[in-house]
Amino acid sequence: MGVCPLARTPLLRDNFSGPLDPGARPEVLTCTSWGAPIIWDGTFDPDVAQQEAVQRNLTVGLTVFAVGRYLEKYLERFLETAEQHFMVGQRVVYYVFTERPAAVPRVPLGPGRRLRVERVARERRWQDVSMARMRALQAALGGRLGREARFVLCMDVDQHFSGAFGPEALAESVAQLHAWHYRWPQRRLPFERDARSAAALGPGEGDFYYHAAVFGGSVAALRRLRAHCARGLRRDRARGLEARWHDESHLNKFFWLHKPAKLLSPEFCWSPEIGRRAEIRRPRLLWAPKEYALLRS
Ligand code: U5P
Repeated sequence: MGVCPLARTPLLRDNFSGPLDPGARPEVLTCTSWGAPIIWDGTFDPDVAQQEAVQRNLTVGLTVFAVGRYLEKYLERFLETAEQHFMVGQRVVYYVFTERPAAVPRVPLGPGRRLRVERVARERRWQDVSMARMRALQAALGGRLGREARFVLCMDVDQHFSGAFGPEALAESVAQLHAWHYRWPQRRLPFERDARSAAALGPGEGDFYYHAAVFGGSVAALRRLRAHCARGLRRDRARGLEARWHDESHLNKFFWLHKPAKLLSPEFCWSPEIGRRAEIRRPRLLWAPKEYALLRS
């Protein structure tokens, strides 16, 4: 797998990875069938990525939801570790969505880094919190976030940064390979298969299973993604349906129809519960163990 054609096309003009070296990781897939690079540790030069981003004078947005108990439990560590590892040396604007702005911890921020808090309504069911993210994101992208950031990454809060997460993760549209599923055969991937759902993929459809804990792209690309998911969610709801993995199912449908320009390897969002794997060299984000019984009660 020596070349990755998309890395040289206009779609990846905004690549920020420097010259990619897919051959540096012969044991893993470093390029998709449509030519998008899959970013693994060792395939990019973090210093070049950093320089490119600085030259372009980028502002990167990072959105995160912290509603209900997720705020006290996860937000502080998420932000503190983001200050250590996320886009260090770049201009960053955090957007925290919560129903309790006054409870957002005051994490000291480095130069050129800001935090904005957006109030959202508290949904009754956890499934609705997760889906309401798409609605709030649309409002922010159409407003101040959309004006001040060139690229935006959208993340779950129940995780923390454990390694450098820099501009190599940026592109027109970015999808995260799901840590639990990247080795699974295509037919077993947990896509929505109920043909009545707007998120449904037919037999044989689906490239990879993407994790909604990390996705991103340009403001325009994210607005398209958001509009697609919101339409699907509305359509399903009108029919009394809820896709298997909620907004993640709709996200997967979107990325099947509109291929992402860049994929992040599971190193970018790893679950320690999986245990050690030789190809996971340096995890950059680590999920917290899921404590649904406690958090969703
Ligand atoms: N979330 C909340 N509060 C909730 C449920 C979800 O803030 O009650 C947000 C968090 O950012 C969480 C993400 O990381 O949605 C995905 O939720 P989960 O399905 O992984 O719990």
